[in-house]
Amino acid sequence: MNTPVRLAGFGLGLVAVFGAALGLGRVVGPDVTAPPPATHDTHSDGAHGTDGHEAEGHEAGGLAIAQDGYRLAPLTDALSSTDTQPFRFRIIGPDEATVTAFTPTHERDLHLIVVRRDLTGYQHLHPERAPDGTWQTPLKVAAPGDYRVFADFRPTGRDEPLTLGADVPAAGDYRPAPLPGPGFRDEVDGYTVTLDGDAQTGAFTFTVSRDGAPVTDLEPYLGANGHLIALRDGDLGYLHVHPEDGPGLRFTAEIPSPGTYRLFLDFQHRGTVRTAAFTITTEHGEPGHTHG
Ligand SMILES: [Cu+2]
Repeated sequence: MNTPVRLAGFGLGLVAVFGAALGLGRVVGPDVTAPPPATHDTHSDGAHGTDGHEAEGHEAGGLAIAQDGYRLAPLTDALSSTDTQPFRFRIIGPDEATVTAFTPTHERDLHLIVVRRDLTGYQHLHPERAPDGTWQTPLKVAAPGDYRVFADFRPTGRDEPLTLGADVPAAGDYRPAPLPGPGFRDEVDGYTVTLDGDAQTGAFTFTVSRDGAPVTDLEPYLGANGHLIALRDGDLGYLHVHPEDGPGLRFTAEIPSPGTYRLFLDFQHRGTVRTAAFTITTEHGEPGHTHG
């Protein structure tokens, strides 16, 4: 269970297809040994992955305040790092009316993600909606800075969820923190969370342990064994992530481009939700290329 990363021998067929289509490198992190040469130049037909996700057309969400006629309208101009204050907003629809009908995704009508521009201070909130469609949640951020708020929701009648994003500042002395380097292990409140993944397929599996023993009684959270949010460093592009069926913390993220991403895993144990975070990097280049 302690193998930090399994990079080789995992769905090599898919790796070849996705690698050829996207030019992605592998997850780069500590303890990564050179994987065997891939055979991407043997890819010769139009085969797609067998999981129904096309390799092409993965677009990050959350980069715009308006999309497909829907608009995120913050009603709160600024956040506070000293007091808990209400953060309010509405979703405006194509008819210019406030949207009041939502179809739940992951058991909620709307997920609000708040993160500072340097990818610190992550919060995953579930605001409450008033009858007039105004959403509200108490919010206090950890430190001053420029924050991105993402509303992830599905208006009733729309086939797919939508993620809109807006910038909201928290006044004060902003000291951006460098992004932690790539890693496959995070510690939170005495829990150790390890990541086993392959950025070429976007398949990520997490393992939670405590005091050296695997935690086998994680509780369902948002209709799955956990919840994963992935954001792209540089523009905070918000990735589409699908939890996989079955036991364990398994997800597939639609990686839109080579780059650096921050993964935020929410998991619940004994009634408390905690978040582990990981940095991963994918790159252009020959599969098998090694990095120091
Ligand atoms: Cu949520």
